[in-house]
Amino acid sequence: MSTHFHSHLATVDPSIADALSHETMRQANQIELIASENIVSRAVLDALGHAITNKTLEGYPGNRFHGGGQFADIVELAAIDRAKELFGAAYANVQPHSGSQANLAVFFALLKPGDRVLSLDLAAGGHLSHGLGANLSGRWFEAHHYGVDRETGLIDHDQVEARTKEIRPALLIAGGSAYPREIDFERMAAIAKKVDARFLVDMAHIAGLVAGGVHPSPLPHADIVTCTTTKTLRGPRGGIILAKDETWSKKLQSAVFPGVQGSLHTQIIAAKAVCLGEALQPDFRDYARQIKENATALADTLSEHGLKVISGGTDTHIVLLDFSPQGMTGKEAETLLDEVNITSNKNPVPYDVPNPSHWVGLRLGVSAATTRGFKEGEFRALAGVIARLILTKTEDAKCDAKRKVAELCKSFPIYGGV
Ligand code: DSN
Repeated sequence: MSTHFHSHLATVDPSIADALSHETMRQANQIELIASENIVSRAVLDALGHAITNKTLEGYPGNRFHGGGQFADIVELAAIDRAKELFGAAYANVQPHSGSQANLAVFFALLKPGDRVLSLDLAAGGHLSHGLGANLSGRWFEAHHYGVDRETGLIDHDQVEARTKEIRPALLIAGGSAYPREIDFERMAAIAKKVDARFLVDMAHIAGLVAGGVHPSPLPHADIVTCTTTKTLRGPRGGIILAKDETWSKKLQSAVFPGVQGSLHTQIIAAKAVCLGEALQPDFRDYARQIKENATALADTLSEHGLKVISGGTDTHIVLLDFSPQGMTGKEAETLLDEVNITSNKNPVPYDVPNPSHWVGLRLGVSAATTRGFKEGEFRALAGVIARLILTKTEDAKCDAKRKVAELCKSFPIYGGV
């Protein structure tokens, strides 16, 4: 029989197998604090590596352009039903290849080129697919932004209302990548209504918290909600579009396919179904509750050690630090943490400079380490070593941090301790 069907990666392509094996070790031996990351279950990995990836399909269950889709239909219908049940939605499309693709499809469904959109400024925590100049959303649509209050770091809903009345957008967007606080979705929906704008919530980061019942849901208030399955939801890379009713369903279906995508990623749809099924289990609520407790412990302890936490804390999994008091950039902090096997990312803080190398922020997120089993005690200890490292930059602090990280990684192994 052909080796094509039997030879494993290590035999066929040792250099790629080697890189993947090092990646497995990297994940096992470092603490992941990038807020958009998580650690998927073995069951999700099984689905991602399944031969259903061979199946090409366009269209929707029961109405495909290719034959042989009967089992993929079962999988996609399960993903749709589970997404609806989990979020209390009447409409779900699980085909978007990413959160950005989901947002693009919403733009395609609701807007004409040149229409105005109003979204959270990138430096205040927004997302590039909400109208950044270099992104199609900002190039083909007239994008405007609202920010956060300079003192509090919070969205000032009165200011959003004033800006909305001034701009009169066709689409008002809430949500983003680095805003650590709850957004008043009900108020935002009321603001959109005043100018007859549609209201989109991108809950990519907080979807798992909404699913776990520890964050208010935007579903009752938004016209359309997009999210990824990747972040707090703890699933594969991919997007979902949801809505509380069927008002936009026909337009959204054709906006995803054939509007902005062709065939679906069948193995990803299977993994989405698995992760949505996991999120419907009672223990997902414990995980979500623990995320909030861990993020609060991390923010409070960093603050007690003298670091500046944007908005003074968090309501989510995100803690955003501002190193301007230390005269340090986010990049320097990211590198320092990297040296001791803690992974994070530089980020702008509100009103930061445009050049990423000069940003003074660092974004931390607790989802991956929470999945690993960390609780408040571990996060307080971690915050202590991070603060000491940032504030002193000494070799002693580095050794101490490395030792603590190794100890935590050993105590909380992933994927069977590989
Ligand atoms: N939006 C990017 C982030 O939050 O890191 C990728 O998902």
